[in-house]
Amino acid sequence: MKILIRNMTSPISLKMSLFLSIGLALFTFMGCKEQTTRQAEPAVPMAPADKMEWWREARFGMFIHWGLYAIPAGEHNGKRTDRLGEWIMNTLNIPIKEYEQYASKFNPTRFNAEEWVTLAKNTGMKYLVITAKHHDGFALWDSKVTEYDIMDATPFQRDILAELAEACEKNGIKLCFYYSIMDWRHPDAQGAWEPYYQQGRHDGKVNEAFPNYFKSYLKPQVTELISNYGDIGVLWFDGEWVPDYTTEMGKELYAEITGKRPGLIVNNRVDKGRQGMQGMNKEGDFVGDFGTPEQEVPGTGIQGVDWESCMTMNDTWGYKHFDHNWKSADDLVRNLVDVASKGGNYLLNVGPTAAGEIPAESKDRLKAIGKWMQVNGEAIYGSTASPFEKPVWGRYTQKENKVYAHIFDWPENGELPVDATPGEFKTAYMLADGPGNPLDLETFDSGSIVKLPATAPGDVVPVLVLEKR
Ligand code: JFZ
Repeated sequence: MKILIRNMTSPISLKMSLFLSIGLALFTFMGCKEQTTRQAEPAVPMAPADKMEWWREARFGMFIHWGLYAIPAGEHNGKRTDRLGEWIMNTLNIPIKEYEQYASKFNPTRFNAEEWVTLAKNTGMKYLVITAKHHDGFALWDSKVTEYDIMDATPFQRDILAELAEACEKNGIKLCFYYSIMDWRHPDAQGAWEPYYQQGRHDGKVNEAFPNYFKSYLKPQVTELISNYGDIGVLWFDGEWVPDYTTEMGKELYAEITGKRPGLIVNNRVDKGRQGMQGMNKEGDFVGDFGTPEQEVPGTGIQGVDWESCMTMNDTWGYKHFDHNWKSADDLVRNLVDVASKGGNYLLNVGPTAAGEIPAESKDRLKAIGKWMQVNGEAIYGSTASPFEKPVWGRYTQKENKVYAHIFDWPENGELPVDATPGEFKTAYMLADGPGNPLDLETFDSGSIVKLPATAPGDVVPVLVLEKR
């Protein structure tokens, strides 16, 4: 199974995935230490002990990539990008002045915050992460530090984040913000040799004006995001790989954010140290509350580390009108289960159109996932990584005194071998049928066998509950 972007084709992608492979290994290795050290770190005020609780309980969220790039939708002046839709400014070398024109055309009159939020809710998602500002630098909210935002630069003039905040509050969904550190438009945030919206060549040389952008633009914007939109859940940073951004800036930013809002969760991309995980040589020389891996992790998860896998439904984050390479709803359910079985969260992306609509293909898939979650959500919410190695027939999750067997491949003879210490489980039943319908459970030295109903239920991934004594 592929976690995350299958065709990450940005110029930095190769380097990034290399960093990440090494990074994830180190991350895994350092997991436990990292937590104890963070708690002992006096520079950062103590976060509430249960800061991660809602996030671990949630397990499933919606990623929304939305911005000016929804207008070209992958095609500018008759040229199509074969890469990510939200990278079009960079990929097609669109000059700043020319790209800015899209702002005057951004008028998503069909945007309805309540609709998006209830869609997420009905899918069984518990939080929503929206691109408040992506690499192109355009702000979806009423930002006081720039005119390049939804209020000043577009005919729409509605604060998208404010409307989402209200709908989220009403529906019990946690609102979270993605914020790109890299900014292709701000004059002080350009590459040392040439603007980042072009190929972004820098040869490791830094832009001396960048600290000014960091101090007088990035930080004030982040302050707006954490101050004006209620009880937001996560700040999801990205674009930290530009050489101008330093590990000191990341630490400073993390300390400031958590100082003001100790309960706020911040992803690890706030820290440069993550990108150069090789440089993460000192114990605890790393900030951020959860990892953002992009690849398979061990069958029994990464102990002691919180992480979240984000994923597209097709091959782009931002809307592209000609990308029809959709994953099936069944695959998406299996991905969600796979991630949960390894102890992670699943952040599934939608890329709304310039009109403000989530594509029908995405909605159909979300509805199918929601149907599965309605019956089987218990095996996902608040679950932790599988206690056993990955079985051939599917995945496990666990919670309290229950182990959940997620059956990808229904056994032909109806007999499902499950790992267990002898006598570990007292009953087995299908989650869809309830404990009133127990199944035969035979225990051997090496495990147990459950006699499943002869015919597989129609559900894409039927879930078997194994209750411990
Ligand atoms: C970044 C963005 O560039 C992209 O547009 C999208 O928003 C995605 C969610 O995040 O892409 C990345 C960032 C990091 C890696 C790969 C893609 N990485 O570490 O391998």
